[in-house]
Amino acid sequence: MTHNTDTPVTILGLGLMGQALAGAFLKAGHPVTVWNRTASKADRLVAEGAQPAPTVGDALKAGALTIVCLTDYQAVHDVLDTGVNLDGTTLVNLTSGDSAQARDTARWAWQRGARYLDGAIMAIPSAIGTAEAVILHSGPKPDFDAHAATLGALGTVTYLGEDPGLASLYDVAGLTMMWSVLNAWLQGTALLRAAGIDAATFAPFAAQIATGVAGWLPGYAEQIDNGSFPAEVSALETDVRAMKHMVQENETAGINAELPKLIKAMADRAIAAGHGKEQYPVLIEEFTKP
Ligand code: FVH
Repeated sequence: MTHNTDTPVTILGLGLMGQALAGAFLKAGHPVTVWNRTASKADRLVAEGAQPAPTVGDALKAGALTIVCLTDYQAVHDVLDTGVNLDGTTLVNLTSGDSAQARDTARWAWQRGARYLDGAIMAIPSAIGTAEAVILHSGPKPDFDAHAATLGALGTVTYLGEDPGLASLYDVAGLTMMWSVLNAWLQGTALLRAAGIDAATFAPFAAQIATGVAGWLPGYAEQIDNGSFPAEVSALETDVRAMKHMVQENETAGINAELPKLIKAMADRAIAAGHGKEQYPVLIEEFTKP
């Protein structure tokens, strides 16, 4: 795909992330127009070659592609639901939110004659403009295809599908993974610290465990998708015996044992439902219940 760096890009929102996005487009050679509620946040970018727009309406007129990156969807509506002309504009909304907000905002934009792609940034500002920055998009495929090369200046761009809610849905699933892994690591760290072992000593071992578990995911996903959980490695009733030690050890150390108890309680429920001889991913049933 050819990357036409003549394509003008407008950025609405110059918080930490918006500034990084504008900086990456400038670095890639695009003409960049910027607008922010607090105008002074544009100063550094203007010094680097960005064009400041006095109003949102002026910013939208600068080109056909507008990236929106604000605190939340309420801010998006505060900025765009102000009678500005959206006809013919392609909005790429990289503001974090949930999938319902993304779908509602897509409908709202379409009713006003705009094209709309939603997006989720799975990266920190300093990674923007590098391949490490994963950016998810969803919405009409022709609109994504029209701008994929330009959006590629921000990082590794992934298209998920036509439903504009998909990017937010994946974002939330990813955040669930991230915080769960971090919480598990913090629990292990607290346990070892209670025994005088510092966090840095545990970190490499913890990383090894996380990498090992990541390797199980394709096989476990296959079991979930087939709805069949033969205990090829270990049965849930075997796992739960180790979970008992996990709860006991944390309680004896006098530290918070809420997470170990939750882990065991979910496995106990699955066993009570008759799944003791099956493999761990059978717990998907517990996670699927309301
Ligand atoms: N920063 C990060 O690492 C994360 C990575 C993952 C995705 N997020 C999401 O990106 C959105 C913006 O985040 P941010 O880090 O840029 O946030 P702030 O630095 O706090 O900037 C917020 C901007 O939003 C403007 N704003 C807020 N409310 C309004 C409003 N009602 N009207 C107009 N503008 C508004 C704010 O303007 P100002 O305070 O400078 O005048 C900033 O431009 C976010 O969804 C993250 O979850 C970033």
